[in-house]
Amino acid sequence: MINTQNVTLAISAGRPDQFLSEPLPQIALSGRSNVGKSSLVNALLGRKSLARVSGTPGKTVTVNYYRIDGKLFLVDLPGYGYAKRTREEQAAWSALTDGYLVRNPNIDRLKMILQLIDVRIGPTSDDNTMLGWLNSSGIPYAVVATKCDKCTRTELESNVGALATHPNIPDGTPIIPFSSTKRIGQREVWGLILDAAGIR
Ligand SMILES: Nc1nc2c(ncn2[C@@H]2O[C@H](COP(=O)(O)OP(=O)(O)OP(=O)(O)O)[C@@H](O)[C@H]2O)c(=O)[nH]1
Ligand SMILES: [Mg+2]
Repeated sequence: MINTQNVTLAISAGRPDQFLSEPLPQIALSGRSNVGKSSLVNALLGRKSLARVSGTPGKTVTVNYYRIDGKLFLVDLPGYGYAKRTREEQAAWSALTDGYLVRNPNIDRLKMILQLIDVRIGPTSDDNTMLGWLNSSGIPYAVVATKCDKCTRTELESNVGALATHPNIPDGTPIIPFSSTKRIGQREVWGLILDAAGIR
């Protein structure tokens, strides 16, 4: 059992040396800026504004660790694909992303990545780069198809079908239609998180 109401933003790390080393399983959220990562954190935890949601994407460049009931961390990674970053913001983004995914001494605590993809748009070229990296990393991952409230039922079926047969998404990869606003897919995403973290 896990009490999902017992949650704190443990750290908003702006530098890799601030990453947490507590021995808890971590589940990370990856996706382009504006895909709905922070909204998913809020929706999963039933909170309106624990994670900052923004209409203007890509401005905050931090790795946010949410500690849930002392049992696991949800880790919100900085979004990619935001063109209007300054050189400094871009450098901070690279240092953090590389620090978390590549040079992370605690990478064994990362149990799964939730790769968010906007279901209306499908994988962008940055998403395809990320999917390629995920496929070669050996880290278990699932695709969360976000903003599915913006599709008709027919569009949703066809777009989820396209994800399921996408050449960069291996057969058997879980694909979960999700909406933060309509609360669709929460139970399924929680199921994946708790299984990956070995909690139940
Ligand atoms: N209709 C709809 N809008 C959503 C949904 N999820 C997020 N949004 C909207 O999409 C925009 C971006 O959402 P965020 O959660 O801030 O996206 P993010 O991935 O955290 O973006 P960065 O922090 O820039 O990487 C906001 O205007 C949200 O209200 C959803 O499920 N449905
Ligand atoms: Mg965000």
